[in-house]
Amino acid sequence: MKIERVTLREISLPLIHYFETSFGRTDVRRILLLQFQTDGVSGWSECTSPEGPYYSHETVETSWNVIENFILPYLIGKELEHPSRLPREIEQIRGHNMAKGAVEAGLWELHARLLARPLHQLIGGTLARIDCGVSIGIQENIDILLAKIEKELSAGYRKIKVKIKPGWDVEVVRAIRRRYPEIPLMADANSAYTLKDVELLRQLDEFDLLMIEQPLRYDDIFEHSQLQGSLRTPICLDESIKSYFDAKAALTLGSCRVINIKLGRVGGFAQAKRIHDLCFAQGIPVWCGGMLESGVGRAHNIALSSLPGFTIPGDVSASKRYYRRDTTTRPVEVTAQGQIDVPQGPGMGFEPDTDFIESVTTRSREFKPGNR
Ligand code: OSB
Ligand code: MG
Repeated sequence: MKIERVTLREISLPLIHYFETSFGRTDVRRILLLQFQTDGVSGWSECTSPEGPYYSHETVETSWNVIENFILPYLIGKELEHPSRLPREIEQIRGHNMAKGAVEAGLWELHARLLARPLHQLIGGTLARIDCGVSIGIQENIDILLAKIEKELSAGYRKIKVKIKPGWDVEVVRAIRRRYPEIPLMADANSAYTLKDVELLRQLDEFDLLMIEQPLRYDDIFEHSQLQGSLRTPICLDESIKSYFDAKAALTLGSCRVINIKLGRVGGFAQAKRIHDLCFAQGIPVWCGGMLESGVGRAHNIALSSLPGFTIPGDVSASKRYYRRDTTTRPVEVTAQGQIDVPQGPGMGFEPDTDFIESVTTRSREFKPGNR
């Protein structure tokens, strides 16, 4: 396929409620969207970069820069045999996985649209519906958190993930377990602890958590292997796994027993699939994480989650938990059983709401051969 025209844009979408993690609070999402066009067909994708460099080094601004100045000028007008070629084409760009992942997902989407086939089929998805969980941010107090959990359980969600940080951890989990002794429950620390906290983290062992996500440094693999050796609770890595090689190192060292796969963090579908396949072969369960995506990114997460190794409910939930109006004409909805039916239409199976997207666009740039 030939990349004839690409539009890079930034939109601004207020969250219905702020989302707070150990690294900070988000009220309004700034989101980059890409539209690739060829032969009158469009493929849309979303960049998962957040506003500030607190999850990883990437931000909306760094991704705009890398996509605008380094990826698109190189790609525009190029003939690309298949989207799986892209990672090698841009491997000389170091890091910036979320920027690369956004472009890669857009090319997969365009490819699927040109063939008029569902994207999940093209990447090897097999599941007809996916299991959904929710990620619940840090709240003002435990009662508010318990009320939110109650609401999500009534909506049917199959896994509850709560964010923890020093001072909002053991007592919070204890209170949840007292109220809900049996629910599938996990905690995500977003790197808020160190090996000095091992005794505190061991206290979580008594609560039968499905896993504890990314307790230690955002780029660590080795110390997590030491921590996993002293915890009964499985560790799940998120931030630390940026590639197949990171996953291989983590599994070899015993740094985790579960991996959270995020499309952006690993640089797109091809790398996500490699990590999935490695884990699948070793019996390591994976699940799809989220980055507060709008509908476009959420739809790509659904396609990814249809791979057979995604056996744990992901942080893939309904649009209405985050946004009053979404970037897709049909919002992402979850059944009363806490599942999403993988859409069977072409591409991601959701259509971008172009009028709405236009109305919330704060800047955009168009790339065509000749105007690089
Ligand atoms: O660590 O999984 C995370 C949101 C922003 C940044 C990091 C994380 C998260 C979430 C939200 O947990 C998941 C979602 O999109 O629902
Ligand atoms: Mg996480």
